[in-house]
Amino acid sequence: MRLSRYFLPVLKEDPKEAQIVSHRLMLRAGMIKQQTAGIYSWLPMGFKVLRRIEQIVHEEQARAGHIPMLMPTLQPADLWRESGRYDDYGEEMLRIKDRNKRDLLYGPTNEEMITDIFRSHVGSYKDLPLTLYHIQWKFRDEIRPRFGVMRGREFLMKDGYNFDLTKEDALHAYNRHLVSYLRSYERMGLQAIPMRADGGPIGGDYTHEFLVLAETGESEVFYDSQITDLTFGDRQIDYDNVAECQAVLEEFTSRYARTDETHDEAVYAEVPEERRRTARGIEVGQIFYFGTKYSEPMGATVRGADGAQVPVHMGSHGIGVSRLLGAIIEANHDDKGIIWPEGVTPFHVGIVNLKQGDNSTDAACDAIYAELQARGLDPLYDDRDERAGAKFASMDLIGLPWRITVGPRGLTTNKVELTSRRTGQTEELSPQEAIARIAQIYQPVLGVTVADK
Ligand code: P5A
Repeated sequence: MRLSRYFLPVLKEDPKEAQIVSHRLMLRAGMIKQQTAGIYSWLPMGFKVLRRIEQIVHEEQARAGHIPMLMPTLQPADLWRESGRYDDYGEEMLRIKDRNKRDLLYGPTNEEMITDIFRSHVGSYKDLPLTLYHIQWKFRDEIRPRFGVMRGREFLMKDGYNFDLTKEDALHAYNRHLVSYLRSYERMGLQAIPMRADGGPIGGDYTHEFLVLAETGESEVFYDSQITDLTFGDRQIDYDNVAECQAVLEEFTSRYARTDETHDEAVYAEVPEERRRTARGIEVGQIFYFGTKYSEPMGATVRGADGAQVPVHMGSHGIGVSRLLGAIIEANHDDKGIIWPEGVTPFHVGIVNLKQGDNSTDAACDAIYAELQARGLDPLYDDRDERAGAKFASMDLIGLPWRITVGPRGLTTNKVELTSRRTGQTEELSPQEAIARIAQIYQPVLGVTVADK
């Protein structure tokens, strides 16, 4: 993309309404625009990152064998009357009447709807296990929408639902989700720690939240510091292997890590004092096992091997896709702006032309831009007629991990500069070397291919 033709409405001043850094930087970098409290338009660069996050989620869900689909945002109230949640959900649920005076609601989550789909089409234990998911907008009329996309009213969630014959099978689905979530967050450049939590309005007493530690997080958390040493890395997991998934769950949940809702001082006191930590965290996902809470009242049963009808065991599993943008920025920024992890960056590399209009500099930039694109990379070329300082400030603000700076002086010896946004370190390289380096850096990011998307 050439910046002169893009739509990147960068703000010079800090917006007054933003209380936390991610909100401020998302507004300043022209990623979002608030339309009313907790409801945002996603401007092109914000939308691009949102898409990158969705892509990682889709790839990792496919890897775990989960099946994508799409349910609507508006739901009939009657489904929620069947589960009893129409009354329970309270004012957080946006209720709507259509022209025929039928009660609808803007879905805050989809347990009822997916259970309805299941009961309409699945009748035998032979069709299990089954895990369906979608990435769809949700609405929760939060009392205090704040911090930009962190606590929105309309927000994008990946929500998945497993259907299993037995509790054991459903717990394997739970573990499979835990593993796939660990992988997903790490690919986004985040450490998200699973912590024992509370079921809230979704239900069930077996649930973990995934928390990214950050001072601005809304949740208070208590944990054993050893847990922050754990990384999933690039280990290969067989998602059908019950013992393998169980071992990962045990590894990542055996140390003390709880949100304030489930915090237990007596158990916490058993952690050696020097390892006890209290901090704040951003909840970027949550997984639940709730058994037959929805399948029983809604009649979602299957015929078992002995011919008897049994309600299916279910769980649901959510990733806060739009909230993740805020969480990633909270964890990756400095005084100058955002520092995108390579896995989610809106553009892979920025090209800064120090002397726009100079024939040889323009030609060198054009050639680098074309070659990067030919290699499957997505560069942002700052071809505006601006001074170098302004171009650097914009690049630092929007936070692309790598920058290639091209000027007439360097070109006399066939050199450009390759700069890391994170370390600030600059290397002088030939254009070809710089391109090869960028291609090599992104190889693992671009190399992920999964057949079923
Ligand atoms: C699991 C999937 C559920 O709704 N039902 C379907 C279950 N879980 S949850 O924990 O309530 O939400 C899942 C994730 O969505 C994000 N989230 C939000 N993001 C932005 N603004 C909000 N108001 C908001 N509320 C929830 C969180 O990341 C949460 O973990």
